[in-house]
Amino acid sequence: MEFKEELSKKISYIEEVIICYLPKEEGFQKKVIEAMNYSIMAGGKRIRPIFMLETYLLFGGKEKEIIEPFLAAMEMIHTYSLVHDDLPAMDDDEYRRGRKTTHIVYGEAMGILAGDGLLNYAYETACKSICQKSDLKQFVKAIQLLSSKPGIYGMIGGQAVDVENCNKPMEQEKLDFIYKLKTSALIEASMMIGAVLAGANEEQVKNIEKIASDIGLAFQIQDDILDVTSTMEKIGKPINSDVKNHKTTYVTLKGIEASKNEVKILSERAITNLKIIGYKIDFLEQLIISLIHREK
Ligand code: GRG
Repeated sequence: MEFKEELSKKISYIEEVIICYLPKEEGFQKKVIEAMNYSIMAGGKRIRPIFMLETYLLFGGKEKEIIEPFLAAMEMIHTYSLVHDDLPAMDDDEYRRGRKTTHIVYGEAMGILAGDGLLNYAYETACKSICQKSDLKQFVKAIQLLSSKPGIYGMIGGQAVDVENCNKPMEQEKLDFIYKLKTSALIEASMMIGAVLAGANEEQVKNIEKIASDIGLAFQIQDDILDVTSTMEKIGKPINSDVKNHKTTYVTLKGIEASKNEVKILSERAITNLKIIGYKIDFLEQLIISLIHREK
């Protein structure tokens, strides 16, 4: 099967899984649930659940009942971060994924609550993975990753340093720290959870963390590039937002060509290290390559 066809089949499968775990829009709190579902169903590349699923399969994972709740949970956490990132107190963005942002449609208070709702519902959802077939140790390790990587030593930590350094010149070391936490952490969690739930050993999980860290950093640098080279139609949100928010990025520090080269080097290193693990990595390899050339 062609890579693009295979990818679009996998995205459709992930979306079916997400829909199946969404909360029902009912009760007095219907409005916040609508706002949560509006945000998560606005589309998006779904790359975190895809990386999780592929790593699960890579290490021989077979049970849908075990991995599916975690696939949905990861996209809920990612979506919460975007909803909060778009709020007036953060990037103050009006468009995301080609649609009005959640706080624009539902108001700021509902935007905050929908983000909080998605974060909590992610853990409620992941807990549905406990079934007769699951291994308790693996489940607890996966939950630990799902709570720590988005937290203060992961995504929130990176975002906090990013916010604190807005309008200030920044050196590469700090920028790398921010990117590894803000963006790589969720990709690391995705791939590590896939590996853990499939029964990978500690050393294998450590290797996967390193590979995911490189993929995440490349992904964020490409995001910086697209912010200046793409169009609103392609990326579904306004371009030049980093300039608007006075942010130091790879592009402002190193220029576009050097940034593109960095994306290539990091992606190639991730592929080489995946090959060392020694399993069949065809789809993952093509996925990583496709992200080097992504336009949205
Ligand atoms: C807790 C108040 C509060 C805020 C949290 C942590 C955080 C705010 C925001 C996360 C920071 C962030 C947006 C990081 C950038 C990572 C990134 C490139 C996101 C876009 O991911 P894509 O391209 O998005 O996968 P789609 O729309 O395709 O899912």
